[in-house]
Amino acid sequence: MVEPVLELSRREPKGVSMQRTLLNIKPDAVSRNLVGEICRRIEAAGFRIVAMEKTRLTRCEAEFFYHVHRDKSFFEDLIQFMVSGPSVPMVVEGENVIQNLRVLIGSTDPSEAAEGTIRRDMAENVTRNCVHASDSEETASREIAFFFSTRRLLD
Ligand code: IDP
Ligand code: MG
Repeated sequence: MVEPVLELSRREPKGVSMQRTLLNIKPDAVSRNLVGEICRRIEAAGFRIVAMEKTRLTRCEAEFFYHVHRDKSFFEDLIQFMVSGPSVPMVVEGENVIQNLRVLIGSTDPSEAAEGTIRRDMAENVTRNCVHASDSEETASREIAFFFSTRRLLD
């Protein structure tokens, strides 16, 4: 029987809490050829990339993905930025990966992000900040399902 794909990986040792999260490399990082370096950092931190693609969001898709921010002053700028070129969304698996990837990417505003984080090292400003990562189990499930079908998640 196939396990539920959003549950635990087949490789999981007993007693280790594995999770999956959605990381999206945003158009600024894709256009600056930073996909390889961002993937390298994710793998060097011990996480596994389960599925990945390159895709350009439509306005409708971007508005849906970021609908929690629809009343914010930066919403229109965010949507225009997110549709300006292709993104590279991926599903990343690992121990406590939701919280740990948020640490690896750093604070939303790169000028406030810790040394050595992806946003601190690579991002231009608070909108063009290179990466998105889910912030909870609930958003991870929703955001993985937004980009990837069940059959893409069987690895
Ligand atoms: P997060 O990406 O660190 O989770 P959120 O608050 O969820 O940050 O905001 C989503 C995205 O909206 C950010 O990654 C950034 O691209 C953009 N954003 C957030 N806050 C601002 C802001 O104050 N000015 C401009 N853009 C912002
Ligand atoms: Mg967020």
